[in-house]
Amino acid sequence: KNFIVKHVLNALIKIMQQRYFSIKDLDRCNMLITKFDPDMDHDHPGYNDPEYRKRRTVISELAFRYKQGDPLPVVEYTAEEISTWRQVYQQLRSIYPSLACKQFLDGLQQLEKECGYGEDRIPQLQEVSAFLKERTGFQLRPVAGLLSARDFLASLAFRVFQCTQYIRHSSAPMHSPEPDCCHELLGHIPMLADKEFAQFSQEIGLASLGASDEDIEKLSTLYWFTVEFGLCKQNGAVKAYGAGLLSSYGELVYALSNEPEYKPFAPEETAVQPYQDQTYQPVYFVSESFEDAKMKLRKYSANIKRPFTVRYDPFTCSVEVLDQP
Ligand code: TIH
Ligand code: FE2
Repeated sequence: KNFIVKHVLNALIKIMQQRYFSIKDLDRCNMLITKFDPDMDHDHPGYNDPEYRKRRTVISELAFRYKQGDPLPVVEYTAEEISTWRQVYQQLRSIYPSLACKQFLDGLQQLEKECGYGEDRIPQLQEVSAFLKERTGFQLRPVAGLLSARDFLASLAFRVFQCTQYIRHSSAPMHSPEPDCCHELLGHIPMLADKEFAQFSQEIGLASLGASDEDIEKLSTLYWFTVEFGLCKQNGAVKAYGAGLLSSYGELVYALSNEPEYKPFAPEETAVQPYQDQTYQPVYFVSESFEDAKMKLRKYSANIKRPFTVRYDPFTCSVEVLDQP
């Protein structure tokens, strides 16, 4: 009897181990969280706007139908959507030079020069994905909304970044509690064009594969306080590199004022810090440099207990499972 139990368990472990074996498996990473959905959340700025909700449904459909390898869907944005983008772009662009980190400014400058970034049009995922692929090997995939942490992190392991394509409601351009195309295109993309940052992002993803629910929660908190809301030191000043800051005029100004608390980035502590997903963070973590953050993350990840280790094979875009028990 014990023998059978052991066999069944081993078979289960094997299936789990192979859950995110190749990039194609990301087609199954589609567990959405409906917390900020404009159809469900009464506080959403689009809740009382049936036009907005209809538009969101149409754009979500594109993501639901997407399969790995398909061309990325093109969205024809309306004049109202472009006007929201323009406001967001203009406001943020004016404060980036003093508040954003160097890697971000370099990336954004390249995107403006080579990828049609500017206030007059919303860039398409297709062209942005091709741009990133050349720089750091990252590629984009459309997603209908907020993904579960496990599915979102898994995609990073394959250098795939899941991007929403709808835009925030026109009544709240300066902060959104959920991701939207302003957040992806302005917050994340310029950073993902940096080699070192891309490596850091993928390593969080690799650390998540096969981890327990408890460890996933910690890794997603680490992700939150670095990739989304991280600050770093540069030439003696504190600058922003987190995408949630770089896409929200309101929070970017707040984070670099003297109101919030700063703590040094230290994975063990950062991973258990309670976070705020409705409004601004009360505390931010400051990294010494990306190199330092990466080394600390590596040390942290090495201590996560998993029944195996993983290695990314860039030739086949797949994850090899090593040391099977
Ligand atoms: N708060 C960000 C913005 O206004 O652009 C969006 C998000 C960041 C992290 C989660 S949602
Ligand atoms: Fe994000």
